[in-house]
Parts: sequence; C-alpha cells; structure tokens
Amino acid sequence: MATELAVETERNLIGGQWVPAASGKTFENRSPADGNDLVGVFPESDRRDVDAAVAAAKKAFPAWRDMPAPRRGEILYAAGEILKRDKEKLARLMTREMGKVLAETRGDVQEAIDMAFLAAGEGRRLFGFTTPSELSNKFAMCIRQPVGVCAFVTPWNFPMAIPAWKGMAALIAGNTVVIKPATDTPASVVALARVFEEAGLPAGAWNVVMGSGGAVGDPLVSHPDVKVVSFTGSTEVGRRISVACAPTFKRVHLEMGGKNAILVMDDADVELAVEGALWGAFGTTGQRCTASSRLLVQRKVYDGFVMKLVEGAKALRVGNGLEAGVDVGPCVSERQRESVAKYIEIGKQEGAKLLCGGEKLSAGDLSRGWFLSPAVFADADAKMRIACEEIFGPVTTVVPIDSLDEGIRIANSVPYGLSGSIYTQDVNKAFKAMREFETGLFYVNSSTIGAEVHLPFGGMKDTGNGHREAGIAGLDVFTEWKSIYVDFSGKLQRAQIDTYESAD
Ligand code: UN1
Repeated sequence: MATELAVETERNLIGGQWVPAASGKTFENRSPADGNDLVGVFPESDRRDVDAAVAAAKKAFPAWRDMPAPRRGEILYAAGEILKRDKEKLARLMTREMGKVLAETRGDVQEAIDMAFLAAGEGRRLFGFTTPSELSNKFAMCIRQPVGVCAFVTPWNFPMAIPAWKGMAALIAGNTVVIKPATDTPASVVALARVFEEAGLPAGAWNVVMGSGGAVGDPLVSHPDVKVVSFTGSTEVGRRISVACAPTFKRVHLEMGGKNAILVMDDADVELAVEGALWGAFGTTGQRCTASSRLLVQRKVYDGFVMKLVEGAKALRVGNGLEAGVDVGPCVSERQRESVAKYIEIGKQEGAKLLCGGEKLSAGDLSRGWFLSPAVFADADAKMRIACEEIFGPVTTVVPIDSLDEGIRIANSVPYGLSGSIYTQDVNKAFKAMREFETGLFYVNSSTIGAEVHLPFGGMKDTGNGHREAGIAGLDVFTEWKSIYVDFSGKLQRAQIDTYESAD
C-alpha cells in the first residue's frame, strides 16, 4: 500500500524523452474514491508541446513504417507480455485513478493484453489481396499502407483498453502516434507508454501529451501534420472534432455516446435478464458507452423483473474499488456526479418512479469520494429525457412494452446506435431483433456490454461516423489501400479498351 501511495510527478513523452510541459505548469489528479489520495502530478501542456510531439512522431514515422511488420509485431507481443506481468499493479493504479472496481480494471488491462496479441499476430498477416487483371500478362494486387501521424483523444472510462484498441492497430500498421489522455486518467496512459518503452518501441513512435481539451486536444486534432484523428468521448465533442478536421480532409474516427436498450420479452429467463441488466447498468458505475441504460420489459414479466432488479440494485455495495466486496465504485469526478444527480432530478420531475438509489453517499469514508447509490427508475415513458439522453452514471430506466415490435421501435428511437440486447427463448424473436436493431453491437441473452477485441467495435447514427475499432476492421482506420498493377506483357495494354478490342 505504501508504494502505491507514493506521488509521481509525471512528464510528457516526446521523441523518447520524458519532458515537462513548455509552460512549466502541472495539474494534480486525485482518486475519485478518496480525495486524500493524490494519484500524481501531471504536465499542463499546450500547443508548444503538441507541436514538439507531432514533429517527433513525424520524424519517427519513416523508420517505423519501413520496419518489417512481423518485427513490429514482436514489439507489440513484448508489450503484451509486460502488460500481463504487470496486470495487477496496473489494475490497482487504474482503480485509484478512475474508480471502477479491481475486477473491472483487471478486465481493462486484459483487453489491452488481448489487443496487443491480436495486433502482434496481425504483423504476419496485414492481408491485402490479389485479384485477376482483365488483361493478359498483368498482375493486380491491393496492399495496406500506414497513413502517418495519428492523434488520439481518449476517455477515462477505459483508460487502458481504449488507447490499446487504437494504439495497437495504428502501430502494427506502421503509423506513429500522439495521444492526449483524458485529464482524469493520465497515469494509466503514462503506464502504457512505459510498457511500450520497455518493449522496445522506437523513440517517437508513441508520444504522450497531457492537458486539457482546449489547450492540447484542439491544436492536436487540427495540426496539419496529423493525418488521422481517433476520438472516443461525447457526441458533442466528436461533432466539434469532425468540423475541425474537415478543412484538411483528415481521416476522423469517432466513437461517441450510447443509450443502449435491453429488451426483456415475456418468455425470457427473468433471473438471467436481471443479472445482465445489473451488470450492464451498474458495472463501471454505469460509465460505459455500452451501459444498459434502458430496460424495455414486456408486461407479463414486468413486475417480477422490476422487483428483482431493485432488490439487486439495493444489494450492490458501493465503495472504494480497491476494497474486496465492493461492486460499484465512485463517479469519476465531482462534475460527473453532479451531472448524474441532475438527471435524477429530471427523472423525478418527468414523473418516472425512482424506486431506489440516486443519493449522494457520504457516510464514513465515502465522504471522501464521489459516490452515488445505484438508481432505478421505473414506469418511465420512452420519450422522457432519462430514457433518451446518455447519463453516464449508475442510473437505469425501465419502460414497459407490449410487444417485440414496440420494443424495437423504442430501442431505435434515440439518436444513438451503439449496443443492444434481447432476452428471449424464442429464436425467431432473437433473429428479428438482431436484424432490426440500429446498433453496431448486439447481444442475445447477454447484457449490452462485453465486447471482445477480435470483433469490430462501434456504432451507428450519432454514436459513430462509419468506422469501427478493434478486430480486423480497426485496421481500416489506420491504413490506406493501394491498388498496384504490374504489366509483364512487354506492350502497352489499355484497360477497358484493349480488353474488348475486336479482331478487326
Ligand atoms: C465503452 O463502453 O466505452 O464491451 C467501451 C464493453 C467493453 C468496452 C466498452 N469491452 O463494455
């Protein structure tokens, strides 16, 4: 415990050097579970640091791009091994830093390990394709090439998994990176940078600049030498980034909000559905873009479902995520808790029934953190704000439905489209919902969370802009396709023309 509490003064990583911010200023980051726990002191950077980091990434790009991809894969494989070795230490740091319980921060590190190994293997694939030419003695193929310097703006809720989703894919493809971590979780990203350093990643391939969205994020995403921007966060900020990147035609990958619905049908295994709803709604203190924030329950099972859900929510233990037996950690910050508390008031005013939770907890040690008891609203109308807007906290809303069609219609009625789920024993209903949900992720008899790294992750509508991360699809964000034709006929052959030239 003693070493854990040692305060680190961290620096930016630029071109392989750990350097203070040009401003000389720093900011503190304290644990959301315990304001007495100072996690670290971090550089308060600005445009000057961004410029230096982008220049370093640009300089490192040609050598990293030209290193054979299997060799790049070996470095990522080594990073995966180090993450494995340090999993427990990293998980504890992340729980201190952002609050979710240890089991979940272990999962967060594991997701980075999985992504490292997936990407490492990809070093020996990175498949393009060959295809016949329409002309004789002509060879046609298509290869992936890296794009250049990538800028990442990453969130605090998955402070290692999300940088790893983006980072492992970008690096294996031969790009270099400048990352701006969320100000609530710089330490986790510094830890990941140290892992890359130890794994032998060349200087400049991975640069970290810490600071606010205005002082660091804005100059980073609009920097002329940045070719790809990958952002995970709110739809509002994503829209701003999209606009900022339009004039230079940067490739922009956006992963934004969600308002994910679970449908619970009359024939569902209700116990299982309640378990899934509790995990999906209150895991990570509800601070997931994939959180189960809407529970659309058919009338026959409605009362039983709600009763068991409330029983389960009340039984969850809220506290410091480092402590054994705690199920739900704090909100990430005072601001976040305030914003969630506001929604509790909105829900009450709208006339939904608050059946439990929604209270700021301050008994004993809890007074040192941003704790809020898990809240269940029931008998809500699908049009209420609490049933349509992303709350990003420990709040879920139950809406009664009469049929599968109504459930699907309500599920699709929000602007977001990340994840969805159905609990049913009826294969026909499951397949209909699978097809009709306007979401990038869908689960059957399982909660709205639980994405695995080898499948594409992302959403439709206001959740994303058509890209996916992780899986093989994630490579599309970080590579350009190049189509190559090799003519070995020794003569001029004109496509479309000579192909169909008649004998005369
Ligand atoms: C997020 O919600 O921001 O499926 C990412 C999940 C995790 C990733 C979630 N594997 O919930």
